[in-house]
Amino acid sequence: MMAAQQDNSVRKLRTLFISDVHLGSKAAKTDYLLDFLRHHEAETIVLVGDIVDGWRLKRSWYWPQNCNDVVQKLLRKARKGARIVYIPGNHDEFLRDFPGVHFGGIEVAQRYMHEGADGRKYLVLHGDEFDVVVRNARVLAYLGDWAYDTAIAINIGLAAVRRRLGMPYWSFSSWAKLQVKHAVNFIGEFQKVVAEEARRHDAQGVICGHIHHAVIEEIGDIRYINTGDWVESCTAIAEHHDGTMELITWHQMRGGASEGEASGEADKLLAQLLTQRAA
Ligand SMILES: [Mn+2]
Repeated sequence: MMAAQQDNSVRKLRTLFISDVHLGSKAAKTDYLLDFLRHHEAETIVLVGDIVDGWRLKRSWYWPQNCNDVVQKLLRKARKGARIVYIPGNHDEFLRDFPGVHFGGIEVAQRYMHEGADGRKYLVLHGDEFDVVVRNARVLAYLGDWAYDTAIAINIGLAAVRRRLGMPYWSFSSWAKLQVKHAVNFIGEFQKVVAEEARRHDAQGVICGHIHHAVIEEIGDIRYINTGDWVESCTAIAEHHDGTMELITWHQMRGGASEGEASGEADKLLAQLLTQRAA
């Protein structure tokens, strides 16, 4: 699989942000992620949620060797001195019951305030708590702060109830995709809401995942950063030693595959995602 001309250089970064790997789902691009992790080192690695797809695993256990390899790779990086912070998302919310717990050198946190090398503060969170706000943006804007906070609390409560009943979590990204015409508006709405949350916490930026749409963007005075995913786009956010943020799209392993093959595969995955979620 590895091409002879493979580039073995390792980039040394200050911080690496990765989310939405969905280990345990067949769509997870674990080979690409392993390849990426081999080529990148960071003092701090922040896992921004949905690393493990607990929902998928509950329905049918799918845990090939590659999934173990990813976990092992991360644990090895922790042993070698990297600080690893794991912020659970909605698909790995079973970890939300363990805030502050360390396992194998990985610390679990509900949220994380990242201090950039340039002095900027970034609020780091997964982002699913804002689903309900995004869906009902106009109504909530009309009702004001109290309704907004209440809606978030209710959404978190409902998610816990649905989890106990074994019902799947409502998925923002597939929902937005199903409403293709409006998807851009919804993403814009999500970004606005999350940026507002950063402002409420006196941060100058926000780093989140959840909607599988990687981007670095200025929204007013807030820098909005989304880590994307390892189901389709294979993206991560890197912070360099001077505080510069970079969006990396990892294509290296695709060296062997033709363009057509790669895009055909993406189409298949998207179709698969949509039919699975609709079921
Ligand atoms: Mn999510």
